[in-house]
Amino acid sequence: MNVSYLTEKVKEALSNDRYEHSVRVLETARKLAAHYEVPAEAVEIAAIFHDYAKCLSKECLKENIRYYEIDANLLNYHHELWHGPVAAAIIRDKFHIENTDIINAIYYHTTGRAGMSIVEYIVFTADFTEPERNIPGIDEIRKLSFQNVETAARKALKSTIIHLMNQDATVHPDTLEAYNYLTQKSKESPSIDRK
Ligand code: DGI
Ligand code: FE
Ligand code: FE
Repeated sequence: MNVSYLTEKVKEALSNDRYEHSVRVLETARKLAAHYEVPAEAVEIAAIFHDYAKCLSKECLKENIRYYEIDANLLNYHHELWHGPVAAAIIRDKFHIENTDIINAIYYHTTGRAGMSIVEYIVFTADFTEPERNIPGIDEIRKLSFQNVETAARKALKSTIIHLMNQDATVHPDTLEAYNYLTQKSKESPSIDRK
């Protein structure tokens, strides 16, 4: 699958701001893939496509969740969590992409999940660290992303969980499981910084 073809399709589906964000995520993910010597294609496809469903209405996302028989429990959580799974279903159905790393990186780009692959970590982290993101502690996570992408992802998850809890919002189990998995791993492996 040609990344520039997909980029055109993403441009047609998104607002200008959201398209520009997707291109920055693509560029950030490319740098991380080169740094970690991960083949670029899967990372590039997942990165440019990750927010493909972001501009669909809540109602349309809900219809897609039903149509593609995506886990209905998602509907019990914030609608911000729906666009990744819907984009993953669309890339498989309409663009005939079956690569598990690509599908999972898109599906879980918002929540994360326990035991992500390197492609998933790169897309998840690039979405969080792209240059226009401005969240407290982002510079440290940006720097960490080129030292240990799992540690960077763990800090991103921690920051999101704290932010959601401070707002008395619910936290999806996949987010908590991703955080627990990486925290457990960091305790087992002294090479991972847990600060
Ligand atoms: O689509 P983007 O804006 O690029 O980023 P995203 O897909 O990571 O969306 C993140 C938003 O989802 C963020 O504003 C927090 C919100 N959110 C709501 N509930 C949860 C959640 N994020 C996570 N990780 N877990 C939740 O349970
Ligand atoms: Fe998103
Ligand atoms: Fe995004």
